[in-house]
This record gives sequence, structure tokens and C-alpha cells, in this order.
Amino acid sequence: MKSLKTLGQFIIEKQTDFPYAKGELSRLLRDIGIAAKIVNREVNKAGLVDILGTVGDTNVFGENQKKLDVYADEQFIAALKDGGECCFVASEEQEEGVELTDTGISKNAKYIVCIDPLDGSSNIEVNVSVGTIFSIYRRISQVGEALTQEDLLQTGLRQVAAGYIIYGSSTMLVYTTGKGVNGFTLDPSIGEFCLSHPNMKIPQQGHIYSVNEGNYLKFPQGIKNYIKYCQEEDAGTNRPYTSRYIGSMVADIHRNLLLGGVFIYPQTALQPKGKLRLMYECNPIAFIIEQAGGKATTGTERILEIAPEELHQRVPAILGSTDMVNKVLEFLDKS
Ligand code: AHM
Ligand code: MG
Repeated sequence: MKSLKTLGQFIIEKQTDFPYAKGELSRLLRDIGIAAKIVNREVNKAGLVDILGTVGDTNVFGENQKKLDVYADEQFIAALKDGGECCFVASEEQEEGVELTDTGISKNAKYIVCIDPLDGSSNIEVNVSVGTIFSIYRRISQVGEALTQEDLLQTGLRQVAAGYIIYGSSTMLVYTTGKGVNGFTLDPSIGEFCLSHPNMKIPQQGHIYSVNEGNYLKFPQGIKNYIKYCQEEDAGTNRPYTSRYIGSMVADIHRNLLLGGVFIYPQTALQPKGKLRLMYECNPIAFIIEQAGGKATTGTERILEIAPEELHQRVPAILGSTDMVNKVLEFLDKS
């Protein structure tokens, strides 16, 4: 029988990959892993709302029911605060972000975490996969100094780690520290994330395109032309491709990472910057996709090179198998 390697064991083994003080990043990842297990427990119970009470009610245990995205936000922030390595959390759920430097053990903390605590949360009520996306930066200012805009708005290239958790038919945590991508599946019987997908690589060319085609009429002409290309028959390039779109970024990305494919959320006439957020959706996913051998662009620039202007900034996103992303860029160039 093969022996199990837990996330905790793996992180300790890989500590030498990390250029800064050993242990800090390990503790951060451990804290995120712990919060993920708590959120997973609640997400799994989401279908029981009719029995346990709906959001806003008091449930049978006398607890006030919260929206799960708010609950997830609280859990991740609490875990990061208790862990003591994080000085600032930028969250999709918090307009301003949360500074932790004046709270107890976090005052010497060196890391900034950007997080979407529960992405795709509208999918919960229909029992479809949702996810958490996180990104970790090291602060530029010195410990003890006030945090600056420069600390909070770093380019994606400066991420020291990034990952996602998918709450799906299995719950998985996938992360990178810039030395490849590894995936861990939660074994509920022992309550541990176990290494199940070492050294993940996205196929260079895939067969799946993932885009909300309901917005087709408002897409840029190059994207429309690419979609038509995907649908045309051509034996040489194995077309038509397969269309797959869940509407939960983590789930769509996870499938395409394993099978090969391209995920597109372009700008539209109504949303000139697209929908997805740079700091806690596109940057971490772009880091993972690139580390797995794929490509991530807005259509005009590499996502990881964008100089952020604000925490909740939106950007168009084209992410996935390198050859497919290049093909989309070709269509955009020609249009
Ligand atoms: P959210 O952060 O409000 O949950 O929105 C992000 C989600 C992504 O997971 C997904 O890729 C996208 O929104 C789907 O949007 P649409 O329904 O417009 O296709
Ligand atoms: Mg989101």
C-alpha cells in the first residue's frame, strides 16, 4: 500500500524551496488549510437548510445562520489572525481589507493575503462546486512601519504562493510557491489533505473551451471569431471542441487544468473590464496556470505583470493551455 503524504508533511519537506524564513509560509498555508476544512464542513451541510433553517433564521442548535460567503470570510480571517504570520487580508467580502498588525501576535507579521473566501457562491444552493482562491505576498515595508499602498498593490509576479480550494465531489487544495503545482485531496475519514496530484501540468493543447456564451453578442469580435473556430468541424485540429462552463471559476479552471482547455471571461460592452477580480481571482489562478505550464493573459498583457491600481480591480481573463490561449490571441490580433 502506498503511504499517505499529508499537506502538513509536504509543506515541511518543501520548506527549503522557500527563500525566506522557514516555517512562516508553512504556518500560513497550514492556517489556510485549517480554515478550508471548517468551510468545507459548512458547505457540505448547505443542502440541509430546510432542516437546519435558512440564512437569517435561528437554526435548531440556536445558532444564527449566516450566508456561507460571509461565514467563509470570517473563518479565513480568524485563522490568519490566530496564525500570526499575516498583517493584512484583502478579501472580496471586505471593501477596505482588514489590517491585522495591531492585533496581538500579528504585529510582527510579514505577509499579505488576498482571498476570495467563497467564489461562485450562487452555485451553493444548487449543489454545484464552489471554491476559495488565495494569493500570498510578502510586505515590502519593514515590520513596525505602517503598511503602504506599495505593500497592498503588488504585481502578481511578486506572489510568494497562491492556491485554491475546490469544494466539489471531493474537496481539494491546489497550491504553488513558484516551484510547480501540487494538489491535495481531503480524506474526510482522517480530516487531512493528502497529496493526490503531485507536479500538476496542464496539457499544452486541450479540447475544452469555457466561456459564458450567453454574453456572446457583447463580446469583442476576436472572441466571437474564436468561439466560431471552436465550433467548426476540422479533423486535423480535432474540432469542434467541447464547451464546458460551470460558472464557478475554480471548478472551470480545475477541470481545464487536469484535462486541457481555455477559460475566457472577456470584457463586454456592459463590463468593459470584464467581471473577474485581479487581486484574488485572476492573479492567483494565473500563477497556478503558469506554474503548471499554461498561459494567462488579459488579451493585451500578461496578467501577472499588471500593475494593480486598486484592491477590487477587474480584468479580462484568458487562461489555460498555452496553444489554445495563443490561438485566442491570434484571433484578437486579427480582429
Ligand atoms: P463571484 O465572485 O461573485 O462569485 O463571481 C465570480 C464568478 C466566477 O466564479 C465565475 O467564473 C464567474 O463569476 C461566472 O460569471 P457569469 O455568471 O457572469 O458567467
Ligand atoms: Mg469571486
